[in-house]
Amino acid sequence: MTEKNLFARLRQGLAKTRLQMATDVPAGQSIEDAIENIEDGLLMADVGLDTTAKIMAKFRLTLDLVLKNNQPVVLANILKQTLFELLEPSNKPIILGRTKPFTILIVGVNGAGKTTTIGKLAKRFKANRKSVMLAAGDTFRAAAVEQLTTWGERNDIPVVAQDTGADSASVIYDGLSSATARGIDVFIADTAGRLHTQNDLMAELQKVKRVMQKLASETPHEILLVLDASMGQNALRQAQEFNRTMGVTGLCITKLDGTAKGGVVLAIADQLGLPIRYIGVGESIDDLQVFDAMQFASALAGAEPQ
Ligand SMILES: Nc1nc2c(ncn2[C@@H]2O[C@H](COP(=O)(O)OP(=O)(O)O)[C@@H](O)[C@H]2O)c(=O)[nH]1
Ligand SMILES: [Mg+2]
Repeated sequence: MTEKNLFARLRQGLAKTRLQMATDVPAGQSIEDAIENIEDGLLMADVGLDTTAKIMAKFRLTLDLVLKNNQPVVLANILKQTLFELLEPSNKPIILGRTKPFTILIVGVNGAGKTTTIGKLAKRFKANRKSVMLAAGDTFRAAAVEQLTTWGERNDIPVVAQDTGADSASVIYDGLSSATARGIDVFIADTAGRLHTQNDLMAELQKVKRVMQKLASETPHEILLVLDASMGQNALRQAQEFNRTMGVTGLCITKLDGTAKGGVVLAIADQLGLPIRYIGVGESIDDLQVFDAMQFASALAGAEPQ
């Protein structure tokens, strides 16, 4: 896909969240009214009070500058620039480097999109001529192991799995040993999103991390938290909780296409400062995009990326 097509998909995916009001001030509307519309739009898109206040303060500073310099007022461009500055620190894609295998532990609640994201990531790495191995670490749900193994068979990607109910940490340990022995480039481990209680889940995930570190102390190289954007502000709270217990190193924010709450990406960038690695804007493989702050800000503000 070309850069232009990817942006078109991103725009389409963010259509429900787009801050529609941020185009030129319609005839008869005052700038003050237009600004108020933008603020309402941010709040409705689940950006949250704190981050909205921050964005609006910056927005007004930039607007004042534009007015002082007698430049034409294009609110969409001012908004784009403001959002870009907020998102820019989170614009840090994964870099594999020379580590072999580069080890990614996927975490997140049930239904966030972990397993489908693993499939998309595996295909992406393979297309870049990397060898990939997966581990079916969600051993809690019967269908979960099968979902990943069937997918692996169909796509010719090896999957290490045991029966449902097996110890997640031991499946992932076996997988990592095997990936190391076979000189695999990228090893990705799936995990459960729900056990009997939230504490059980966090304890299990911490155990997985410890067990991996017994094999190779610097692993996992990436703890990638998958968040469902349609959870809005709840996604922010999940991220805080996972980060506290697991030490998250990167985020993948899915399902931006189905929701008007995509503004939570701004809240997450502002309040957590964690790298946003990928975003999901649809079901197809091309819809898992590497996060790009300028493209995202532009698509949200209804402006062209410069
Ligand atoms: N529309 C849309 N659906 C998604 C996206 N990512 C995942 N899904 C869907 O979300 C559902 C749950 O995904 P799954 O990977 O099984 O979640 P898991 O429980 O975290 O492993 C599936 O139906 C996926 O197709 C996305 O970016 N956009
Ligand atoms: Mg799953």
